[in-house]
Amino acid sequence: MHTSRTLIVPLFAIVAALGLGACGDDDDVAAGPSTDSGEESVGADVVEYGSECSPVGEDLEAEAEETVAIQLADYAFVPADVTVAPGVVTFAATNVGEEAHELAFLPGGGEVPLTQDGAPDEEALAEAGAFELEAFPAGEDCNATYDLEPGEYTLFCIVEAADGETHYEKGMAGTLTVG
Ligand SMILES: [Cu+2]
Repeated sequence: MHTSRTLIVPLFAIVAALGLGACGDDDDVAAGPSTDSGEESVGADVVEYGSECSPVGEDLEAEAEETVAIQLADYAFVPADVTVAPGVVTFAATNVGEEAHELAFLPGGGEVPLTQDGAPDEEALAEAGAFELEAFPAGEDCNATYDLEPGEYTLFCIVEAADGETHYEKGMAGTLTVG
């Protein structure tokens, strides 16, 4: 299959590779996943997280059998519950809120895994095969096209609000049923 999976999976692959490659004398230093996503760097060449649309699966879009219009609001998906047939689906997302939002997918459904301190558990998300349309600004449109396997998926946005809570904690979650 040709499912497009973005940042989370490559990051996990890198972490896994580092883990496997670190079988030397001092591998106890390399505990835990890297938190360096690159997106929060302050370098001049780095695009600020959430500052622009990064479409997903544009090469697949012509093959889409279905297009789902979904609004990303503060703090909800509209509609929150989506059902599609398996195959190539385009999500035409519109950010109707005042904050940047993302559209992330957790295969298998259920709650988004959190770490002990309540932050999203990026490693567990990667292991679950989570994928996402990265956060993009208020007022913009952004498309993501995936070749979806049957099953349940949780839709979520874990952008952090000004008060430190994630949008997910504020209720920005939904379900996708592919079947
Ligand atoms: Cu959000």
